[in-house]
Amino acid sequence: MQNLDTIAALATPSGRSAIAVIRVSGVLVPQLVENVFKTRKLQPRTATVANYHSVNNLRLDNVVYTYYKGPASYTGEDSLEINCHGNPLIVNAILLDLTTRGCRMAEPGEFTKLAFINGKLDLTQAEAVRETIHATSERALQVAQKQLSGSIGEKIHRCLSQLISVIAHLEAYIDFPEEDLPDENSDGPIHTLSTLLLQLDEMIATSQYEALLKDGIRTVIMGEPNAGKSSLLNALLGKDRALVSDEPGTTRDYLEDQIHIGPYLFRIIDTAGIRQHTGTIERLGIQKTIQQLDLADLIIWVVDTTNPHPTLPHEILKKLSNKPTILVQNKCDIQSDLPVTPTLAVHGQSVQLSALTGKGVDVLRKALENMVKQELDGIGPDTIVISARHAAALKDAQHAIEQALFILKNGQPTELAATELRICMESIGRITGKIDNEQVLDELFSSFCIGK
Ligand SMILES: Nc1nc2c(ncn2[C@@H]2O[C@H](COP(=O)(O)OP(=O)(O)OP(=O)(O)O)[C@@H](O)[C@H]2O)c(=O)[nH]1
Ligand SMILES: [Mg+2]
Repeated sequence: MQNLDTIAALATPSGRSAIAVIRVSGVLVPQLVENVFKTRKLQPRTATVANYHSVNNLRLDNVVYTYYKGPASYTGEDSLEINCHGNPLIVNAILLDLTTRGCRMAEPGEFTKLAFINGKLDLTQAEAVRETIHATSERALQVAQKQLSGSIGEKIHRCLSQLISVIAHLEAYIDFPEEDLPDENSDGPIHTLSTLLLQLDEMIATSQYEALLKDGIRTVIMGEPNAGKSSLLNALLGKDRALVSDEPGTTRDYLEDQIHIGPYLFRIIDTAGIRQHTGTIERLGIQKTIQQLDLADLIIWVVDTTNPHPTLPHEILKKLSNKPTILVQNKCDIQSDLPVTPTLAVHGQSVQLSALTGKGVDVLRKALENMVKQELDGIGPDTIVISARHAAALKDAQHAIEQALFILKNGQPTELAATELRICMESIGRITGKIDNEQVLDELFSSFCIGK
């Protein structure tokens, strides 16, 4: 059914800028071009300088416009992009004029939703458009752009075609039992389905990287009071974010900030120092530190080299041994004869530095980047990272395959296995876009920017 709406929106951030881009898509576009720019020539994909005339024949601005004839456009419909001067007064006047001429203001993500509905993008690519805009680190951007190129869709199609071949095989025996087919043998389908299960497993496993890419790597700075944790946070950030003092127990609550190191986004969290005997408020702070430890992707354990033997509660030592940890031997600017042999179950590396003078902080930055590469980032240039939504659909698909395998292995009726595999196809199809539920689609596109 043809969409009779014509939508318009500002595609660039609101506010003052050199240029602002207004997008329009829908059936009114050809008429708009003729009336607004007073031309009879509709030349697609050609940037043209012209005056924008309002309905009242006022000249609103001198602009550059490009007309796209559908389906060769982003949305698949006739579309128009107007580059005007980036003054909100001009932008508002043009948008108001467009609504007077019959356009409607677009909802967030509506242009991309149209692109999806009109078959220009599959749903994973539409999601990748959002991720490409919102990516907060180079790594997240690389992954989003890979997805935008259609990599998940291709992988999904390969899985679907394996599934279809198994269903076709099974249905041949269901539909033509009397025909001259070789004796029914489930070994082939069982083998294909088992391989498929492993492929889905591999894809589901990549969803663990989604949060790391989107939210950043939760890096918790921990250690004894006065070890120099807050000083280290400040040194890493290059600004005085946390309060520093020579009084042990200065940091009571945790605090957080973000930095980019290499292609990654790190969320660095400074915590209250851990020690055995303390007052009530400090104990509450320590409990919060322990909670942060549970949530951490990576730990920086800070030790004061002039006092290198912290005694740690067993509970913490146990947790530490499960997480990638970097040991920081701080205050290396002070001469210390004490051997640095902290009794920590650190399975990462150790870095000597001075948070006070900044010496060695670059080495720590490099060590953090390397540790993420080695321990957290299982993403190679060809790895496809799927989202929680994709993983949920694949888990449903796996469940159906397991049911089908059980049926085939136990010699139960083939029809039942075929039914399970059709359910499996539906689950996998949800990933690239066979979503019946309009509400789910609306929810998905509502997290986009307006004008995208
Ligand atoms: N000489 C020297 N002093 C340092 C260094 N790093 C921190 N300090 C000092 O050590 C004291 C404690 O530093 P903080 O950064 O507040 O230590 P903290 O680990 O956050 O302490 P709490 O919040 O109490 O747990 C301050 O007096 C700092 O100036 C360093 O590299 N060298
Ligand atoms: Mg502190």
